[in-house]
Amino acid sequence: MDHLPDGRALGDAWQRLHELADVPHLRVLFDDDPGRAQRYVLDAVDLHVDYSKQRITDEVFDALVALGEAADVAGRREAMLSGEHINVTEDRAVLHTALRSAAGDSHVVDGDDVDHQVHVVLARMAEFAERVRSGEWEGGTGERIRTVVNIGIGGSHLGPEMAAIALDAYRHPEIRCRFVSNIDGADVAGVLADADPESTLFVVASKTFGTIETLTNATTCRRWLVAALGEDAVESHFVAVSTNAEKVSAFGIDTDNMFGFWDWVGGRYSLDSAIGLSLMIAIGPDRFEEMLAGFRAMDEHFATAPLDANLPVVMGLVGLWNNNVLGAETKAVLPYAQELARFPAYLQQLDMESNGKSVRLDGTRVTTATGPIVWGEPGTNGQHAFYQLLHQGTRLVPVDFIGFATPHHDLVEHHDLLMANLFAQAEALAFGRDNDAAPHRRFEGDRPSTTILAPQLTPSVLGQLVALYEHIVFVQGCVWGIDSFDQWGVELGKELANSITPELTGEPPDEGTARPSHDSSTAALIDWYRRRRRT
Ligand code: G6Q
Repeated sequence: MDHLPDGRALGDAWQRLHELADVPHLRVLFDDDPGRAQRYVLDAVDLHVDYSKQRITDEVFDALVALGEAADVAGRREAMLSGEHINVTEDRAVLHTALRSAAGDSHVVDGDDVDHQVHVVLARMAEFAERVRSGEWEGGTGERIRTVVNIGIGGSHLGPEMAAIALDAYRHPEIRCRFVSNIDGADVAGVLADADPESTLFVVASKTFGTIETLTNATTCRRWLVAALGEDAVESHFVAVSTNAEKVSAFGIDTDNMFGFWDWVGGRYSLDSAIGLSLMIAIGPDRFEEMLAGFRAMDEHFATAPLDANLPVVMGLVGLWNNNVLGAETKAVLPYAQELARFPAYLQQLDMESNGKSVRLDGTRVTTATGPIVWGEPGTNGQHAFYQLLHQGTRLVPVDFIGFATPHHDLVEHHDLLMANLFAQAEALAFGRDNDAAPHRRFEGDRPSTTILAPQLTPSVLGQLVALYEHIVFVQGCVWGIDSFDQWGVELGKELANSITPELTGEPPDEGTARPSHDSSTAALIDWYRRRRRT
């Protein structure tokens, strides 16, 4: 039995779905129903989505919508959009939708007009981005900025990096973005090796300004800059994006050069806040606004469309069917667009950090599986690597294919081949081929996929795609009754790493703190490293 936090049972809705689990093969579903490909399609804003190759029937669809109703998805959606503290474990509102509110909107939450705050920061970002783009903003020696290095990690990295790659076609021709995230020195060393201090701007992006990776990387970059240009150059080569002005100032960045955001924006939902500053510099404020408009249009669809014609709701419910009824443990997102190379990694954080939970809002343990393992690579590369398992392996792996009508290049023959491959893969997964005598040459088919198509990967379409997946994650979290907006699971590893570091370097423990005791395996590994580490 699955329960909502307030105790209302979802058991009947789940029960009904489990009774319907024995669905005929997709071949049969298509043969018996000539209207299927027209009926299981949704158009929302610029996205055309075909989910007819999912293993669902009309009865399953209705039962899924009933599950969404029983879980009060519409009520929870309203609670989120109106700024209720639905992130209960951190007692916070969840208002990433306010980041893309229309100019002039006003929305008071906890006493603050969040839309107004958002537009004040957006205007400051736009002014700064224009100065960098025009060359008016100069580095310490009077050079214009040609390289923008975003230093951040997790939610302060994956979004800007994914989007900068996705929208490279819209980039200022003289400005490139680089990204430093990993504590592994190879990351920052690689970026600095290729940068010219005189024309490099560092954007230190950290909501808390307390993240060890980001502060360590920022300190290394600062040292590199000061060695080349002197202390005075820091002012014109470092800006910050944070909610913590005190720590930004303590780091030595003038808070006039800081762009703020708020505790009601979760890190993995922050691409369209000031965390997107490096992206805005690359593509310009107008294109950035187009991206926000794309987010906004999908938000409006999500907020207003009835559940059974609401794209994030339908895709979320179909995902629950695959996960909780058909038993799929993973979900592959396969963009047929090289520019979306980092989209699966971005979604991995969005989905797995949000819904990788096993305790409900009321503190009880869930009784169903929650968030799937999300993974993927662009097509067609993946076809020559892991698709073997998708077609003939023993596991059920639902797929989201993503493709575009028009590419950003002129190589039309490449694009036709690319799209032919997308359509062929979805067809082969669903229908297979079983007329070969040799068993190893048979494809059983019946492997579900959804195909998402859009006219072109524009800033607006990227915004629509990201908002779509944000809301899918939300819908699924509602049904599971979990807090999709906290991330306590990343804390333990951080704490332990902090306590182990002095053991590696041999520093004496702080007064009054005992050395942590470890299990025998960890102790032996630490010892192995201590003896060999470079000092
Ligand atoms: C995202 C998470 C996490 C966070 C990073 C960076 O939802 O909270 O990935 O974004 O840990 O945190 P800071 O922005 O505070 O450096």
